[in-house]
Amino acid sequence: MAIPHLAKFPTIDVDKDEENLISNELKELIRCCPKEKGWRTSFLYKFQGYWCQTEEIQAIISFQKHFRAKSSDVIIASIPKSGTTWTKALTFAILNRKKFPISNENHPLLASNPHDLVPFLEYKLYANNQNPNLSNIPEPRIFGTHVPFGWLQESIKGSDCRVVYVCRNPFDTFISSWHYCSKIRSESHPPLPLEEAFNMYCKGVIGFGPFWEHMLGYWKESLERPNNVLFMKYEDMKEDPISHLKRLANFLGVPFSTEEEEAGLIEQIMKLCSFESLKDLEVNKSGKSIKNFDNKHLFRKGEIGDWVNYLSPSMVEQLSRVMEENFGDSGLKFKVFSSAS
Ligand code: PAP
Repeated sequence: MAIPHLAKFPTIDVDKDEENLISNELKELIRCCPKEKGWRTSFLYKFQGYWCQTEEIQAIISFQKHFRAKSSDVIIASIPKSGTTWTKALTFAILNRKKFPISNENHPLLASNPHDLVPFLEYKLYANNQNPNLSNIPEPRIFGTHVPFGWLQESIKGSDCRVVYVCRNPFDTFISSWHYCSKIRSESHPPLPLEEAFNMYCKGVIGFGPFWEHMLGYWKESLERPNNVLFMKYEDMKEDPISHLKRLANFLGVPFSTEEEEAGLIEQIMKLCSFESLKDLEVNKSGKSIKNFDNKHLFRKGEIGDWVNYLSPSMVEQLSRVMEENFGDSGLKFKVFSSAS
């Protein structure tokens, strides 16, 4: 299904050589930033404390300058490969369930990838347009972002709008990121060996990393402003989807009614947005959404604990140590094995 108000926004094209694409102003800005080899592009730059690609920085600057939140806005935030696609689908389905009944065979989620229905601020809306006109997007507007909490524009942080952060255990997030980057890298970038990627990850060098800073930023805010920032964990959603769908709907201000619950609506939403259903849709087998990358790469295994198939005992020890040192007594803890495994 074409979503008219979003169709006009192009996405970033990352297949071109990023160094040649950027403006002189940005070149000057990143000149002094620490620089490391990227996972799927030539470089990552440490910009305002986080590792990013140049094209992202350009879009983020535009977003920070021009975006004006409405109090009804919903922002789905995450560090990449944490369950963003799934959370976007669930949020879209829950918020729009009156307009788009879940059982309808023309439901937008059956014809569009969740990233097309819930566009990324930095990869889509502000990607090639410094100040896009977002006024005709129907309310509540739902946007996605991978930027850290501190980078959210003041009009989001200081307003009543709601931020849903989805977080996944760093072991699985690492493996998912490594697979994804291996698949979407351009021909000119050789594959990054797992061990090398792992060492970069443990040093915090990954898009929008260090991962611990990203997670802790939203974690702390969710504790301070629970009505505005909801912290969801991928593992909890997998293991007890019904409770977490209810939690999400309550947070969004559209709780399920008794009639809806009795009619099995929560189960219907769960099914519509499940890994198995989304992965099998034609749009997700052959379409392209974010940055013109194949949608099929967004659906790999969708499991908890796949990392056990890749990480050696010493790697497990190393990452556990990084997590212990950085999460400390923040209260943020992760489940790293599926109860089924
Ligand atoms: P993004 O940051 O590029 O948007 P994101 O959706 O956050 O990616 O993460 C992709 C992961 O979520 C993949 O995990 P895996 O590599 O371990 O398999 C993907 O399979 C998983 N995923 C996608 N859709 C769903 C879903 N509906 N339910 C559960 N997991 C999902």
